[in-house]
Amino acid sequence: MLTRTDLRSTVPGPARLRAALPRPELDVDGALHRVRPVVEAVRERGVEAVLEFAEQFDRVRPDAIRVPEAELTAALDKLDPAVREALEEAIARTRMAHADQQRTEVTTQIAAGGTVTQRWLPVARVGLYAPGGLAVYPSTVIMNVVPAQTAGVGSLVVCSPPQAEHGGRPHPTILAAAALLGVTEVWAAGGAQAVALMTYGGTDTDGTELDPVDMITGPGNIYVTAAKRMVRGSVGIDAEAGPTEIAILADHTADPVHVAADLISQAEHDPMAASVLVTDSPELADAVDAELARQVPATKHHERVATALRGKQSGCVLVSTLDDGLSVVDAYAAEHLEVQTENAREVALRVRNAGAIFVGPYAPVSLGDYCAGSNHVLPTVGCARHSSGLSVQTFLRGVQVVDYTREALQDVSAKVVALANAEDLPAHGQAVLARFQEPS
Ligand code: HSO
Ligand code: ZN
Repeated sequence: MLTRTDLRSTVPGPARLRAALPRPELDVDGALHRVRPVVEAVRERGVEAVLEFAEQFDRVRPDAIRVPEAELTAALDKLDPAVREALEEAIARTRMAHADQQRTEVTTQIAAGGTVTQRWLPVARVGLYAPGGLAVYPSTVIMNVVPAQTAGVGSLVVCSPPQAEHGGRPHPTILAAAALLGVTEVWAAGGAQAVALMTYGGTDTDGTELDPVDMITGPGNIYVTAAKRMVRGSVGIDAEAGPTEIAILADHTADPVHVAADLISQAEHDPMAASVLVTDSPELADAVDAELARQVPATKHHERVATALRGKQSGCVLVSTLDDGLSVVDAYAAEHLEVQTENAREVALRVRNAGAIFVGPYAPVSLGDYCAGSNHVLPTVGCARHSSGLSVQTFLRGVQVVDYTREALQDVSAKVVALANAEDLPAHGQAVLARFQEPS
């Protein structure tokens, strides 16, 4: 089922390797053409335009799009108790791991009388997008809200598409998750129109105001991604999310039943999802193929899964050594990387590029999707080479506070003047000297 790439004779350098590895083709620029009129309409006509797009894309036109708080608690009251308990566990574990990501203010004494203090200030208002297309993910509401709340973001709004079968409200599990997390502001808006609404603000049909946000986070389809690319600058964004991906670095000790199950688990998200096995064991590759042939037809979303596994974004890469395997996974820079090898902990320590690393036989990606404590909003399409997943840090801005006394400035003034003159910016030097010259 998985197309093989055989790198047993040579492993090319990182750039050529990246080109040789399976990856989805994402035409965000192409989507921008369709998204631009949507974003512009919402910017100009606000909620009225959002309602028109809801009718067009979500097949429902809600009377108003701000979800009353009472409906959030009502959704929670109606939630299956087992799901509620699981969400509570996921929230508690996610809060634990994120609490330890808090930044502390540090003051550095640069010279006598001169300090630089690094402060960390939360973004004031954040908009979180919770998709509602192929699947509805209350877990993603948790993964966005928890780091934002932990960072101290004071004002949070969640947008999620209106659902025709739920009277034009977002899916009830999204509302229930918001209620459990203490989020009170939820709007029924989806896609590019939601991104535009959060960026520019708007007034609901009953006069309720949505204040513009400072930052938008959360995954979405290619139109949401294109809209985020378009408004970036007016607001901050987290990352441009592509379809989910899993890479597994495995040797002969890995259990093919587990490897196949884990590859299928992420392929379940999307026909464009990527599942990649990297192994130095052709026997394991064969056994995983046999397992996929057995497990895929039995899984509920087998069509979607089979499309994803057969797609050119998925595959099996054969290498001759685990060291080569590490070069391959570093070049690939997966959103999720599982290490299922002998001495998995040591091997995992040698990985340089991955959104999150899952170590050994008992840390499947689906644990991380829900209940590991880690965040599941992670960099895709190779962005793990330069970016991190969502964390408390995402919602903090570092502000440096410079505090020098007269003497401390005077001590270093000649250096400032010399550098200013070297850059032909004498007024810079003069701004320092003016403080020490007698008025003439
Ligand atoms: N694996 C997805 C997150 C998710 N899985 C949500 C289940 N629900 C991207 O990390
Ligand atoms: Zn998942």
